[in-house]
Amino acid sequence: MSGSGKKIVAVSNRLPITVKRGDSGLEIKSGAGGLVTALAPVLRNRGGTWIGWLGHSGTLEIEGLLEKASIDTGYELYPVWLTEDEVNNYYHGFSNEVLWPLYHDLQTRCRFEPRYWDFYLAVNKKFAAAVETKSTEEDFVWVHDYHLTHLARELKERGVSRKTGFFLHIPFPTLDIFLRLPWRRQILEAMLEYDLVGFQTLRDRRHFVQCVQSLVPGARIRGRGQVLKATYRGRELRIGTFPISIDYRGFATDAASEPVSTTAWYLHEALPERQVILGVDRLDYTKGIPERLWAFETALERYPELKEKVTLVQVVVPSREDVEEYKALKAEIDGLVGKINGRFTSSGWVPIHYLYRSLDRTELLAYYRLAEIALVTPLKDGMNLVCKEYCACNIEGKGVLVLSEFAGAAAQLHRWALMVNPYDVINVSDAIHKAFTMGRKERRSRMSRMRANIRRQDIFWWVNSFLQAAFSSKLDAFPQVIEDYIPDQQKILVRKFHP
Ligand code: ADQ
Repeated sequence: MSGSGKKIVAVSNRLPITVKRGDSGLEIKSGAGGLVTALAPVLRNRGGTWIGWLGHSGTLEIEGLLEKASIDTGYELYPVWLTEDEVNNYYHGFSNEVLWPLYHDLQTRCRFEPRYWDFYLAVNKKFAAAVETKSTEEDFVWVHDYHLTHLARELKERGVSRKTGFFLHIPFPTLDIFLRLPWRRQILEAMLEYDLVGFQTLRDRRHFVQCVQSLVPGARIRGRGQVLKATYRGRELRIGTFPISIDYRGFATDAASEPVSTTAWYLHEALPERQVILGVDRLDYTKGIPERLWAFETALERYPELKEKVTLVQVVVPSREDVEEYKALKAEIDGLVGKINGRFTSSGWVPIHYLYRSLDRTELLAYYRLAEIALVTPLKDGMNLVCKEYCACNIEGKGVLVLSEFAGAAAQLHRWALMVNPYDVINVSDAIHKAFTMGRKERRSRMSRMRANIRRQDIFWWVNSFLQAAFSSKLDAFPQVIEDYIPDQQKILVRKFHP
């Protein structure tokens, strides 16, 4: 792997663990997401550290547990402690009420509160101090996501020299939307202080390049392909596209396991003679859940033959529940499910099964495996891992993926998924019907191609390409395997891309 030998210091808003109070006091559990799965071996082999907030206020008890967890995981977990004010203004405020909605094109949901900005900078400073303590000049500091765009700049202001990379997990908006941000210049300039800036898709990178070219005089960007070169304030940096993925083999193997097979069988037995349509999302307004329910209702109206023949299983994972907007979204979803079920339920058939909770891995994989159709229709998404997990677990190849044009995953899967505009309920209802009537052969052929694509570009490929882009001296040889996707102009490939 590139840059081999270099110790990696990963930095993210949250540490990849959860702290819960169990019967015997506080317990720490290691996170199970793809990022942890992929980074853990790299950190372990090179003696790495992960820096982040615990999502919890500090106690001596936790510090002791963290030391033990660090021994168990094989790399050091180093906490950044945040005050309540910092959590409210940097995390709930600037991160979740400014950058999150703006970057998902929902600028009317933004609250551009000046106080948030001050806290954002202060917390980025705090993270920079932690990085200074836990790294040396030899290490590579890999920063994750929109909470920490200023970290490289803060390191420089402290006079700390480090090689740094930044990956944005969420989309980057167009110039027109980005211009609303009162701190637009500062954010762009801070991002240019990293040595490598990575985006999920060519779409996001194109938007970033356009914003830099319009708003940062003196920054020059050149090249084409997966990784571009830029010059800013007399130094060089790289700007690349790295679509994140999943541990494909881990999902496929576990989906075939005995516990998952048995659970899938029981769950489907409870829904005999029906095609299961699956939606799995975190509770978030970017995921398009109300729009999806409306589209499902429209499908039942327009295609009466679907009645009693399909069941929508909508799983919603509780998230940010203390925030008013999320409470309102939950109430809206509850209301819509009640309305649609009230309208269409008949003896022995309830059209929507609604689960508002986190599922354990066996249950989640069982749903992925048994569902004949997956409805992944975010209004905008950096990538969306649910659709990739669904394909990986679809070991019988019987599933159809209905996918939003605005998910980052569209660039990779648009040829074989049924692509929809999530705002267009007629379009989505047609796709539901098309998926329902699709024959076995076509399903198999589409699904096997999606699976092959995700298997090739899995999470380990993603870590490798990011590190290769950070360390490789020859970018010309960098594999150009990233496709662009613009709805209705589906053939634009990276070779035609002009920054
Ligand atoms: P998220 O917005 O969280 O991630 P997504 O990529 O879909 O969105 O990941 C959600 C994860 O939660 C999946 O791994 C899924 O398995 C898990 N999950 C969902 N429902 C669950 C349930 N009921 N029980 C248990 N687990 C559940 C952000 C960006 C995305 C980007 C990722 C990674 O918003 O666009 O793909 O980061 O970069």
